[in-house]
Amino acid sequence: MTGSQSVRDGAAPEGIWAAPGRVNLIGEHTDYNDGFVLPVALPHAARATVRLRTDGVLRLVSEQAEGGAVELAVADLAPGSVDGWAKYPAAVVWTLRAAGYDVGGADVHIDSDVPTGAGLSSSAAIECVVAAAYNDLHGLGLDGPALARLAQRAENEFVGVPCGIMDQMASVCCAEGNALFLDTRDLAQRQVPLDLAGAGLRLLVVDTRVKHDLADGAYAELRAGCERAAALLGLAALRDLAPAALDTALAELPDELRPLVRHVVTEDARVEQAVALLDAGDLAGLGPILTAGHASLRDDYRVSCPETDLAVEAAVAAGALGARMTGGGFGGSVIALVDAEALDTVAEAVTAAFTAAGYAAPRTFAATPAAGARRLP
Ligand code: GAF
Repeated sequence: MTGSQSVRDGAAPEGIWAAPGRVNLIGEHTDYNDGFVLPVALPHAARATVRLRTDGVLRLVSEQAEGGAVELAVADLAPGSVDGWAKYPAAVVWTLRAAGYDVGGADVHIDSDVPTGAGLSSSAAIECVVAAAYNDLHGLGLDGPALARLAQRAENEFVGVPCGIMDQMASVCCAEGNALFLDTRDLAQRQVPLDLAGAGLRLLVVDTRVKHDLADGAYAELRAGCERAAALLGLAALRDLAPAALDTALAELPDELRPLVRHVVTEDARVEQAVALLDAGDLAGLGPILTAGHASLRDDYRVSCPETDLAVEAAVAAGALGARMTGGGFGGSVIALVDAEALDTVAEAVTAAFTAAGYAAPRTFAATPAAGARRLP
């Protein structure tokens, strides 16, 4: 009996895995500077039904994509060889093999409700769900951080986006009811309870529907600017610049790098402040930190856009305790921390502001902190 026959006969093991998208509470563009982040997994997830094959074929189907199945020869996978949504699962299989794991093809059926192009990590969710499935089906024994590193390498080397590790760590390691306080230098992590309902709060997500795409070069330029600044300052990474030394360091840098450095250093400090507030049970105290983080991304890092700025302004004007863009920027989503009873009012105010400005209506929903990647029963 050939491998493909055994697959058709249903002899190969099969299972279903899920890996979520995320919002980041605070700590934006800090992960590739070895800094801190505080993401929360969304209830929205990529689900993958996976069955291994022994004929070297990776057969990919997405419920969300038109055009039917994509069939790839695993041995021929190479960076740049796959386009569209299929590059994310293919990237993981290529990376596993590049890392020396003896893995082959599979039937992979993906069904995801993570909004795409919304800065909510829909691609990391697909990468992580496939990595989790291969890890289990092949008995690779990779732990959460190792899986996240693998998925990040897939994104960096196969997809070609020089992202940090936040999205993959969030998708793999977040725990229900918690935010993930992560030190991206050594991947030290701590679950920080985020009982929004207990505090009478909600986390409103506003997807501006302005397409967010990190592959267009702007993200890579920002990352390169940070690395150049760290090198000029003689630091391994900007994370090593203490807030007390910021002004002196800025004076040593060329004008164009100063705002980048100011954002990264103040943003790391905001993550630490946010975690201290959550530890003290002061969830509402997070509000002003979110809004300050947005101002820094808008004015210093310059990754905001008119739609995300308007969503933040409208949310705060309508009574949100604080709001900010979340994720890489250049469009995407905004989060707003709101009193539970103000959720609808704030969402409606943002939608009305978009209508008045002539923008397409945003998609809004309340996020509850969900679990990371897992095999479903
Ligand atoms: C994107 C990247 F993928 C992350 O690694 C991170 O840098 C983020 O932008 C900005 O904080 O989501």
